[in-house]
Amino acid sequence: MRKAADRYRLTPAEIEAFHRDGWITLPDFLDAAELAPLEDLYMRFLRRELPVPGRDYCDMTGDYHKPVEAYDLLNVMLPRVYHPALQGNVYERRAADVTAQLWGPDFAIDYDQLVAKPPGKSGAVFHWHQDLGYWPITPDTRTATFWLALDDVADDNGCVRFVDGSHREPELREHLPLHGDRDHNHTLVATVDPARDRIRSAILPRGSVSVHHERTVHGSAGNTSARWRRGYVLAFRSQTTIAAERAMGFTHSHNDSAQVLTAIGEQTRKRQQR
Ligand SMILES: O=C(O)CCC(=O)C(=O)O
Repeated sequence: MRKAADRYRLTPAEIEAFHRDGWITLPDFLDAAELAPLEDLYMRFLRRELPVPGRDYCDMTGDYHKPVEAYDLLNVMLPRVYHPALQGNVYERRAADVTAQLWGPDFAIDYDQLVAKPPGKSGAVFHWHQDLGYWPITPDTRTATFWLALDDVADDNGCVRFVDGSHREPELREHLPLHGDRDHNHTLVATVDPARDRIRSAILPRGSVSVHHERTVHGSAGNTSARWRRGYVLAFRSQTTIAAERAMGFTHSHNDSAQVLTAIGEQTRKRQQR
């Protein structure tokens, strides 16, 4: 059986595609009954009924000082930390099973995140990046990042797009801060060349997921449609890597100290100069 309470069996072709392309899509990951309670909590976060401190509720496109009503790309970091009742939900359990098939045992959830584009937000662009460009250097970088679609997602509402095989490039691409100053905005931007890069869209029906590698270049365009584009992200890393990140003071919170974020920025620059 493909799917059970805590299981989602991958085919050998899916495992091969993850390692070859740097990402895959998995259909029917959650059914309607499983999605409903998660969607309810999701919307309570977006409406700010579930409190999220500081910059962990922010607009990923713009400026930290913009009023909430003007946000284009609503971003909630670490919802399972701020609302622990989310921990152990069926999405987390099934994604853990898939991670074990992709990478092996001893992985855990490093962070979760909600990324939502309201209807008609053409400015809700998630700039091209490699996740590893945002993270500190650790000996083991392996990651499986899940993106669960709470809406049908396609190009018109700003689905995620991936650059096939970019995770196999020997070096990370250059990442520049969107606003020159990460205190003004957290966002980094990597270079993508549509003439050279093979870009594919992760078109997903509600309840399906994409899973990507930490070095796969990805991003998304704005939402020009009349419907929402809501994603629920879960990232799994090895327990050793998570411990190493925490020892550096890095938690994936946008409230992590400016010193820690600056040190990571320096590491990224040095890594790119090598
Ligand atoms: O939601 C998006 O458009 C991008 C999400 C993302 O960058 C990620 O899941 O790593």
